[in-house]
Amino acid sequence: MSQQDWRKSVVYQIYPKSFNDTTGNGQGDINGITDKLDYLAYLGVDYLWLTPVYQSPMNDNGYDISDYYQVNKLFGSLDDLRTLISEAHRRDLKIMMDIVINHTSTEHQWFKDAYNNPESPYRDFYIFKKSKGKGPPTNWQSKFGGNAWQQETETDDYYLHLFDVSQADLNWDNPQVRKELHRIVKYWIDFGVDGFRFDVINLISKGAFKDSERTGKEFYTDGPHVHEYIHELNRATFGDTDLMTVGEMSSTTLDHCLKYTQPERQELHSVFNFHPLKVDYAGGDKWTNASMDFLQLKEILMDWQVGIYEGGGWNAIFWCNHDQPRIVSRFGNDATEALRVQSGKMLAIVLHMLQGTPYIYQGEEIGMTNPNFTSIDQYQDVEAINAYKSLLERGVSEAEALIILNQKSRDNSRTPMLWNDERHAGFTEGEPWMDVNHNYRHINFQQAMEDPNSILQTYRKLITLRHQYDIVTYGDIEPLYMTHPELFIYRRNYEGKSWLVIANFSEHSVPLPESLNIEGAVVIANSELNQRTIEGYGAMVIAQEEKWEKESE
Ligand code: TEU
Repeated sequence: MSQQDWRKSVVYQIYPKSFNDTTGNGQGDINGITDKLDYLAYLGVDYLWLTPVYQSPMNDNGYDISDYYQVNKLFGSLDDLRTLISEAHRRDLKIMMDIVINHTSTEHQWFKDAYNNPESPYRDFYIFKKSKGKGPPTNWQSKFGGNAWQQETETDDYYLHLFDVSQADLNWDNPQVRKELHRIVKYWIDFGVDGFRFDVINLISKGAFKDSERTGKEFYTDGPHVHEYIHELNRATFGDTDLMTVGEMSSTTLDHCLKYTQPERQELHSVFNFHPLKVDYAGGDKWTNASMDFLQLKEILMDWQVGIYEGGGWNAIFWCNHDQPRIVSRFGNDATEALRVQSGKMLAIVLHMLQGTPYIYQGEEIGMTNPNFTSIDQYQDVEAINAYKSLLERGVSEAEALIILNQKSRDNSRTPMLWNDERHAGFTEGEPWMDVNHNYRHINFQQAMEDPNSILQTYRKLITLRHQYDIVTYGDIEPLYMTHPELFIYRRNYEGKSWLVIANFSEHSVPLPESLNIEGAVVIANSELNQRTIEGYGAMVIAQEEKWEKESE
């Protein structure tokens, strides 16, 4: 893999706290990842992205960093991380670190020095502003609920926190801050990591501090100096190395994402955007219980696929991460075991045949489901707990609020990885920090490995196909039958050949459009075609020798 073009790689995301516990304290750790490297090599992925393992009070599970140069004791030590990296490299697996530099924890030494101390040399590392009359400087909303400004105890000033009150935004307009952040990135390059995922990196450049008619995000999303700062980061750190980078882009636009990823601009390699994962937000509000809008999903995915491809940028493609519910419960169907397996494979095929770098989030490859918690006490996430409170304040009943959390909460994906059918699914010998999914006896890695028809085997095959056939990486993308209400159909074309992808997002059999030419060899499928009908949640990829004329819709 070491010589391979980074564009051909597949990334596996690990949420260390929920991956594998070797100490019995109920939380996963770095040695737990090292212990499972053979499994990850068996799966066939190329990079492992670790969500933050730095020193942190863990108010936002590590996205609140108090020391960028230390490993959180809960996860182990710097030596454990060194061992993980060298053991990974022995298996041709690469390690990608999560860099959270839009904000630090308020426990970070810089912030502790700056807080309540207008004379501190670190005051200008953060965004402190005077109050406006009596209230906060602006009416911006924190992404975790409430106003985004917190008043100091000893002065009238407020500091900005776009996320939790314990996550203070850094002032990127201060060159000293940028220099310190470059130093951090360089430290980890020297440490031996192979890539970075930059957390909410498009929020670093704040524009005017004005009141907003919405949440305030128009003032800091893809802000005025964002491209300049990312280009500078690229030049000062990873730019001339072979590290792979991906930026997490919150509420971004296609135009900005082209700029972030066009190689000649020297910013980032690839970007995540979340627009396709908002198609089940009723009226744009995440905290609603709504079904997904399938036509909108196709439209958004394809706009980005075609737009990024034609503009010479690069997408990161994903259904799941540690902030998203489980995809098989979300866009698939977990009502029965057969439907779960069938829809899990279908979703895998649709995503992995798209253009861009695919990401697999731990447990997705075995079709883990949302846990369907029955009590608010089972929730751990600061965002979920705040949302629950505000739903009740709005007059929503406890039962309804729980249904909404069960559908939307980030905790859906943070339950412990299911390894086997033993106690706590083999995740820990102790008491897990978060409840294990109730269905672990039949959904677990051991089962999936032994069953040749498991979702896991489909993921393995898809990864192999990507490594083997250039069309998956370099082919263009051609959306087809975009108005079909149940089928997702598209084609990849490369060097005169085509791969046709057909997927049925509904539970029942659907006839194929009459004009669709399906001649060719099946590359991968989870079902057979019967009389030109594709069964419920069926999916298939057909290799065609020549690019067929575009079908009429
Ligand atoms: O997430 C950024 C982000 O905006 C989200 O996906 C967020 O979880 C969502 O808006 C909440 O509804 C990143 C991390 O992935 C997330 O885990 C962190 O909490 C957040 O940044 C702050 O660092």
